[in-house]
Order: sequence, then C-alpha cells, then structure tokens
Amino acid sequence: MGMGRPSGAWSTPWSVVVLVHWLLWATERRRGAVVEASHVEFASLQSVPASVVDNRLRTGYHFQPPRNWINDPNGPMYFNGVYHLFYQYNPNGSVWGNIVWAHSVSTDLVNWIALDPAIRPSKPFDINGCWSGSATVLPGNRPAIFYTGIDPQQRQLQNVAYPKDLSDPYLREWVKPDYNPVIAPGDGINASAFRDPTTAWRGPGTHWKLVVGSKWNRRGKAILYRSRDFVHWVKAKHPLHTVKDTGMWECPDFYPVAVKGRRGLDTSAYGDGMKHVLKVSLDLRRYEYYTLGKYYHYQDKYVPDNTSADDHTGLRYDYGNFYASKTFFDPKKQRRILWGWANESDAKDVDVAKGWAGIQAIPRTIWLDSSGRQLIQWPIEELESLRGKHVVVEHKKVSGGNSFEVEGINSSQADVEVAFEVSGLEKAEAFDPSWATDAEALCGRKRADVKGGVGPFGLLVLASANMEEKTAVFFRIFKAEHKHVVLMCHDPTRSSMRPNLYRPTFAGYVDVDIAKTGKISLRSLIDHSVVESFGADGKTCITSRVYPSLAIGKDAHLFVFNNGSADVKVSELKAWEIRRPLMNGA
Ligand code: DQQ
Repeated sequence: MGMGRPSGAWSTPWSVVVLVHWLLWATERRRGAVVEASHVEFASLQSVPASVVDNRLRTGYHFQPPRNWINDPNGPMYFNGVYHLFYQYNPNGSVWGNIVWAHSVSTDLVNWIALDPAIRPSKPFDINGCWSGSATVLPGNRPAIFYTGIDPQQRQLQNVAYPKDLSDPYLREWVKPDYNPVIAPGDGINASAFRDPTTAWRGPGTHWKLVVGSKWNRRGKAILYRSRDFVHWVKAKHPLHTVKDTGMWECPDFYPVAVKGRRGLDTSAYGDGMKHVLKVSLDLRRYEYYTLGKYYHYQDKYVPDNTSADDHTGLRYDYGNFYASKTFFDPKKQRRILWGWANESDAKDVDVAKGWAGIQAIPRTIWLDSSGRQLIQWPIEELESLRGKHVVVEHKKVSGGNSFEVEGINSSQADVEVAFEVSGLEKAEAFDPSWATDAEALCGRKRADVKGGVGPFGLLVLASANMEEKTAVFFRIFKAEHKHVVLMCHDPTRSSMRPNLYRPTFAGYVDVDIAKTGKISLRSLIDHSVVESFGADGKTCITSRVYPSLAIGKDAHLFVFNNGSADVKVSELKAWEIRRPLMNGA
C-alpha cells in the first residue's frame, strides 16, 4: 500500500484509497489478522541513517544486510554456479523508501556476500523507484531481469535489465536498455496498480509469457503478456486469472509443480504429470494465498482446481508474517525454492532506533503433496550444514498441565525437530464448523494458556527462565462430526515484557488424519527475533517476529509443554545450536 501517490487518469482519488485501505487494515489488525502494512510511507524517517546498529535481536542465520530496511525478495536465480538474491532495500534508513535492488550472492544459499545495488533509479522509466520483479534465464544462458519502475508521473512501468558483463561471475553490473519501458500500462489498466512482473515462461510455444499484478476496482488481476523477442510485449486478450473482491495482487508467481515426487520443474516446463501454482500477495490483507490448477498454454488460461478456496480464505505458504514471496527453479539440485519476506512487527520508531528492519525467511524447498491438494515446504538442506552442538530427548511422556525444559544448548539461535505421539483422542474438544475458515481467530480465542482436551501441546521458545516470556508453538486437536481437526498455532501474546507491542497470534489447519497416524511432527527455526515453524513435515508453516526483553541470547530457554488433559509423548526431540554463516559482511 501507499508506495507513492497514485496518479493518472485511471486512479481512484488518493484520499479515498488511503481511507478504504486504512479502514480495512485497521479492522483486520484489531482482530489480529494481519501482518503490519509494509510500505506505509514515513516520509520524515526515510532518509534517517542509522547512528548505531542494535544487535540484540538481530537474526544470526536469516538473510539480512548489515543495516537498514529490506522488503521483497527479487529476481532469485542460479547462474553459472552462483545463487543470486536481489531485494528491495532502502540504503538510507530503516523504514520503506529510496528503494533500490540490493544484490547478494552465495554458492550455498546459507553464506552470503553483499555486492553493490544492481538496479537503482536513474532513467525516466524508473526515476521514482525500482520496485519488485523477477529473473529469467534466456536461451544461450543469458539472464534477464524484469522489474517495475516508477516514472515521474508515478506510473508503474515494466522494464528489463541485462548483465553488463556475462564473464563476471557475480554479475555485478546491470544495464537498462534505452528502449524501456517494455510494458507500459495501456488502456483499461490502472497505472498505479500495475507491478511486480513474474519470471517469464515459454512452454511449448515460441512466445515468452509473463504476468503483471494489478487490480480493477476491488478485482485482483494477473495480466498476461507475450513476446517473441523479450522486447516487444503484447497484452493477451484476457488476464491469466482474476478474482473479485481480492484487491491489488502484488508479487504474483506462476510455476509448474510435478504431480509425483519432490523434483522441481523449470518455469517453462509444460505437459502431463504436472499442475500449476498461482500465488498472489494481497495488498489489502498483507498476506498471500495460492491455488493449484491446470494451465492451458495455447488458450492462455489457468483454471484452479476446486480443492481449495480461490480467495483470501485459501491456502497459504505461511500463515504468519511472510509476504511478497517468490520462487525460482534451481537447476543445480533440480528443486524449486521459495523466498519470502518477514517484516518487523515492531513500531517504526523502534526500527529506526535499532537501525535495521526486515529479514528474509529461510529459503524453502517446495513441492506438491502426494494428495495433490497442497504444497509442502521444508527448509533447504544446506541449512543443516550450520547445525552445531545438539541435544536429544527420547520417549518422554508429558502429562496434562506439565512442561519440561530442553537443556544443554543455547536455544536463541537453534533448530528444533520434535515428533509427538498423541493418545486419548476421545478427549478432543468439539469443533464448531463455523471455525473452518478462520484458524487464526480460533487460535486467538484458544491460546496456549487455555486448557484443552488433546493439546495445546508443543514448544515454548524464546522463553525466559521462569516463563514470564515465551512464544508458544503448538497443536490443538478437535473432534468434528466425521474427523479430527488439527490446528497449528503461534501464540506470542506472552513473548515480551514490553508493553504495547503488536503480538498477533497466527494459525493454520493441518491436513493430517491424526486418528490414523497417532503422531505429528514439528520443526521450529528459532533466531533471536523470528520463529519459523513447519508442522507435519512441512504441511502447515507459520512465521512470527517476536521481541523478547528477557529471553535474549544465553537467557533464552526452550520448553516442551502440554496444556491438554490427554497425555502426549515426545517420541524424539533433537535440538541444535545453529552457527552463524557469513551474512553480507555484518
Ligand atoms: N513492494 C514493492 C512493490 C510490491 C510491494 C515496493 C510488495 O513492487 O508490490 O517495494 O511488498
């Protein structure tokens, strides 16, 4: 929202946009249902350089530059042995503004080297900002970037950029041809809601295609373009997809996934044995949803399966603080990798005082679940190379109302994997069908300290010794008419002693048949001010930003708890300290 005043013949008056936007956001936020708005403009703070960088709650192994504001991951790609990550960055301050494409490279997705920004405002077609976009590796092994530039009239234009020197292993310098913009908002397109081009794909045909996110009134749109030469682009007759009442679609992503197995597919792959994924980031709600479906290349059509909702109640990669995400195909390991931005949820003046804001979540390998109904995500395997000292707990019963501490490691920067065995399912609380579309509201009502039947059970992370501070990561099992329903929850309401902090609960349902399996797994990546959790081997994921005031560094503790009346058993728990990788020279 609010990234510069929209103008031009097609825009709604700015005051109306702001008012409607603010009302929706405020309502959502009141019910704890929204991640903090990303780009509300704080003009007076945009160019306030950090005088000091406060390291106390900086992350140790999550992607971060040494200082300042970051948002969306841009143009991730693998090229000639090197992974590239570009991202939206404010070189002059810790709030959104002055946006450039910062650039880092890595050979393992874990250790990162920061380079100079790759794309900065410099030409009429991007003088007011270089916003999000994607990379495509063209035939002949030539990478191309597509990004949104903001022109002097505040119109959003789509531009290309190419490496200046393909023999530079890091592709440090990028050139913007003078023929930009290659796609301008034409008739019937809202020039202030037209951004974030996807990676292009070719499929079986001769044309390149890509989509640009947009909206018309409240209808979200993925506008489709095609080109033979990557220079001249023509709008297709119909958008690739559009859904009413979803608002602006930011950062769309469109790619194929194999129906069987975990192997990733090149974005241009097309044919039998695959489905397509369309993900959009909802500017109005500040979270994302995706559908799985069938793509008809020759008809320029995408038809979602009817296995999940095609609106804001649909499937999400992550039910927490995770936005503007983007995937890329990694030819080195034949996998598809997902990057997503985890914004701060602290107050702006605190961000300014600490001199940094925003991280990227740990990259995740992504593939289709064998049910064909949802995606599975798992932290990239390279993360395990950072695992250090560890502890193991086996076969430990946790009866109702009890907890125990996992001792022996410093858990402020850790990776925890645990498998729970559940029993006593007859004690599960009854499930009200009206809760089915709002896991988050249910978690807000039935938080970790609300006793249950089967659960809440799980982990208390970033906890102080006496548990005055703690972030609960847990499951709670309900009995619906014909099946059990598993809720996964992050409850940070007691995560900090600081008053007036925004501490939203986040939750999603987990598609498992718990009566059949009798167990469920949980993995949590803990990193000072972020907790990323993966339920049931990556079926449901939640990311939260938390700001402990006591549970910092060696004073952070880790517990297992059970606040249900049925016993649970930890069949195995492993917790590792995670070493600090090279992180952009910080
Ligand atoms: N952030 C970018 C936009 C995009 C938004 C600007 C999503 O291109 O729509 O920094 O967070």
